[in-house]
Amino acid sequence: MTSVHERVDTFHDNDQKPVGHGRMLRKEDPRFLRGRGRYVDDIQLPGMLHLAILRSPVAHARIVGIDTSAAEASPGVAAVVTGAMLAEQGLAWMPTLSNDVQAVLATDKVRFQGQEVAFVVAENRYAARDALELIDVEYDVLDPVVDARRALAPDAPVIRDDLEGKTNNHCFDWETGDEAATAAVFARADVVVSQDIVYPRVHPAPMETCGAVADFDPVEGKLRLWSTTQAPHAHRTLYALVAGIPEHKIQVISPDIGGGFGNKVPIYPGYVCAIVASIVTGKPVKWMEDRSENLVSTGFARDYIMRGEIAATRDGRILAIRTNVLADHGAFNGTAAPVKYPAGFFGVFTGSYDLEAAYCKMTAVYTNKAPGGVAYACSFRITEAVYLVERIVDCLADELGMDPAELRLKNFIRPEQFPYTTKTGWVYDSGNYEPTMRLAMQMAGYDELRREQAAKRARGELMGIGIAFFTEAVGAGPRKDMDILGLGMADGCELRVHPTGKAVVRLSVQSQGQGHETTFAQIVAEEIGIPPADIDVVHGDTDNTPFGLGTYGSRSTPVSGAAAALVARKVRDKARIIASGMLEVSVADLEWEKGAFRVKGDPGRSVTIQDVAMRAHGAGDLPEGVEGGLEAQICYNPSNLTYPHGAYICVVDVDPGTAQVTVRRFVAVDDCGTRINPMIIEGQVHGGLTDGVGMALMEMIAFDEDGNCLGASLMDYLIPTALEVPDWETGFTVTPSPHHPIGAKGVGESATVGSPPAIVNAVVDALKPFGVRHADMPLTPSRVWDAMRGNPRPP
Ligand code: MCN
Ligand code: CUN
Repeated sequence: MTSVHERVDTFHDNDQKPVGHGRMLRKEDPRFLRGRGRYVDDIQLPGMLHLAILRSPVAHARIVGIDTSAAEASPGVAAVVTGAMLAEQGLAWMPTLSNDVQAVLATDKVRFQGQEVAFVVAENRYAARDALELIDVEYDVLDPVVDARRALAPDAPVIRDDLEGKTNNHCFDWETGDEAATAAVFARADVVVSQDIVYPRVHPAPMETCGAVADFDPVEGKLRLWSTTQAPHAHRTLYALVAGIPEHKIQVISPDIGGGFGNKVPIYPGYVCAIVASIVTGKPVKWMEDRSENLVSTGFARDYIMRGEIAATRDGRILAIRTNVLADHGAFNGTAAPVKYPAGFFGVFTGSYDLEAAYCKMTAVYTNKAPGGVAYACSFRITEAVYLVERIVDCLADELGMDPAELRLKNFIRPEQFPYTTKTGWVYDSGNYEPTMRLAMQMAGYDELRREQAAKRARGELMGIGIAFFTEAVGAGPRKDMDILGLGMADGCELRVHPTGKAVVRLSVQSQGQGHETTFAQIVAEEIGIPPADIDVVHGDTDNTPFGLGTYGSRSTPVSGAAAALVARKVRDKARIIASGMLEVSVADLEWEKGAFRVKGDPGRSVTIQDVAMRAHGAGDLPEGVEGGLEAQICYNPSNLTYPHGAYICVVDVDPGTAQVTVRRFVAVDDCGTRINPMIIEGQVHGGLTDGVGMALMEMIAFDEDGNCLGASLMDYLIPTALEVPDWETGFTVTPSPHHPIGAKGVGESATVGSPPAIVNAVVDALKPFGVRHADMPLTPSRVWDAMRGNPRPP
C-alpha cells in the first residue's frame, strides 16, 4: 500500500527542539517577527550616497543624444553617468548568465521599455530621483517587436544589431529526443491529439525588490557589495571577471532576502551601476529599485508558445509526445541555466509516463521586452514542461472519453523501472507514482467528487475537477555536464564544533525565505547529535562561506544538503576516534547513538559528542595521528539530479453568470524523498500552490502594440492573497533518492510547477459542457467568458 508515514519525531520535547529531522519552529523567525531582519535596504553606511536609474520610456529607439547638464547642477547630485561614459571604461556591456551580453546602460539603442539609460548619484534618494527628471534624452523611436510570432518575419526590425553580423531576431535553436523515431510512432498511433498552449510571461514579484549597497575602499582595494542575490559566490566570480577587481578583493554579502523566487539569480545593471558609482565617488552607494522597476526590468519567467502533440492507442496507452516551442527571451538572453541547457530542463516534458518516443524542437527569439527567462520557481523550465504534458494528457483523456486519473494511472513509469531513462535522456533516480496518485484521490474523495459534478452539471452548475501529476528534476547538478559560465555546479560545506559542543556550519547556498538556518542545522543535528539550537548556520557571505553556486532550481537540499550531511559524518568519524581514546577501546567497539558513543556490551560507558568536542580542543593526549580540533570541510558534486514527484487535485466552481473561477479545494500530495522539516515543507508547498493560483487565474505581464508593459504595478499585475486561495490539503509519500546521502530531494518549487496545470485542467473540465478543450492562462473572467462562448481571444 502507500508509503505514507510521518517520520516519528522521537526527539521532540515541548520546546520543539528535536535532535535532527522533524517538525521544528524556524530559528530565523524570532528575528523576522520582531522586526530585526536585516535586508539590503537596512544597510546604512557613513557617507552613503543614493543611486537612481533613468529608464527608457519606449521599447525600441535609437539614442540620438543625452544632455545631463541640468541634472548635474541639481542640488545634492554627486555624479551623473551615461552609457557613453561607461563605454569609455569598457563597462557599458556585461555578460549574461547565458553567454549573451546585456547593456549596463544603453549606448546605441534602447531595446525594451524600462531599460537602463543613465544613473544619478546623490546625497539622498529624493535628490537622485529629482535629478533623473532633468536628464534630457533624445530618442529616435523604432518599430518594436512585441509578438514572438512576428520576430522572425523578414520585415521585422532587427533588435540586436549590436551583435556582429546579426540580421534577424533569432536567439537559438534547440532540440531533444529522436525526431524520426517519434514521427514513426505518431504515424502508427490510433489517436493523435494536438493543442496550442501558451505559458504567458509572469514575474516572480518578491516582496523585497532588487537592490545593492556597494562600498569600494580605494586604500584596501576591496569592494564590499551587499546585494539581493541568490548566488553570492557566482556573482563574485563574475564581478571579478568583468570589473577586473581581483576576486579575493571582492566580498559579496547577501543579507536577509525578502523573497527571491528566481528574481535574484541574475546580475542586474543596477548592481554594476552601484559598484561603478562607489568607485567613481569614493563613497558607499545604495541602489534600491521600486516596485515598477522590479516588474518592468528584472527577470521575468516563462513566455513559451508551445504546440503539444500526443499519440496513443485507442485504449489509452500513451506512445509518444512531440512539441514545438517558440521561446520569447526578450531583448537580451538573460536566462540562468546550466550552459549545456539553453532551454533549462524543459527536456523533462515527457513527464511521469513510460513513452516509446519523444521529441522537442525549439526556436528562441529576441523581442523588445525585458530579459529573463528562468525565474519564478521554475526548476529551470520544468514549469513549462509539466504544464505542457499535463495539459496535453488531459486533452487526450477528453478525446478518448477516458477519466484523466485513470489515463495517468495506466501510463505511469512503474516502480521497478527506476532508475528510469527517459526518451530525452534524463535518468529519474527513484519514484513510486501510483501510491502518490491514489493517496491524492483518496484525500480528495475523487469518486464522490465526480458524482457531485454529474449532479451539478445536470442542474447547469459548473464544477471542475483537475488533476496534475508531475516529476521534477532538481539539484543541478553533476559537474561533468552542468556548469554556469564554466563554474561547476557543486557545493562546499564546512562544519566546526567548538570546545563546548556548540557548532557552526557554513554553507555555499543562500536562503531567501526557505528556512535554511533551521533545516541545515537539523541535517547536521541528525548526523552528529548536537541539538539544532546549538548549531549556527552561516550563509550569504563570500568571505565567510565555502564556494558554491547558490540557491535556485531547488538545489539547496539535493546538493548543499548532501554536503552538510557528509561533512557532519566526516566530523563524526573523527569524533569516534577521539572517543575510542577517551573510553580506551577500539573504534570497532563503539556504537553511535545519536549524540553519544557507547561501548558495545557495556552501555554504561559512554561519552557524548560534547565530551568529545572538549577533549578535541582540550589538554591531554589524543589518539595517535589525530590532530586537535573538531571540524571538516567538503565539496559535494552530485552524481545525478533528484526527481521529486507529486499528485495534485483541484476542484473549482465557475460562476456561469460572471465566469469567475473559485478554487474550492486543492489536494497536494508531494514526494520529496526523506523529509527534513515537514512544517517547512508544508510552508513551501502552500506558497507554491498560491503562486499557482496566481499564474493560472490572475498573473500576466502583457504588452501593448508599442511594447509598453501593462503589468508595471501591482494594480495591474495581480498577485493572489489569502482571499483567493482555499485551505490547502497536503499529504505526502516518501520515496528516498538512492544517491543522496540522506535520501532527500528538493521541494521548493514543486508546488509552483505542479499547480497551474491542475487548476487549468479543473477550469477546462468545468467548461466541458461548452465543448471547451483548452483555454490559456491566466483564466480571468473575461478569458473564461470567451472560452464559454467558443471565442478565445488571442493570448
Ligand atoms: N526541505 C526539507 N526536506 C526536503 C526538501 C526540502 O525539509 N526533502 C526544506 C529545505 O531544507 C529548505 C526548504 O525545504 O528549508 C526548500 O528546500 P529546497 O527544495 O532544497 O529548495 P531551496 O532551499 O534550494 O530553495 C530554492 C527554491 C526556489 S529555486 C525558489 S524559486 C523558491 C523556493 O525555493 N523561492 C522561495 N521557495 C521559496 N520560499 C520562500 N519563502 N522564498 C523564496 O524566495
Ligand atoms: Cu527558477 S526560480 Mo528558483 O530556481 O530560484
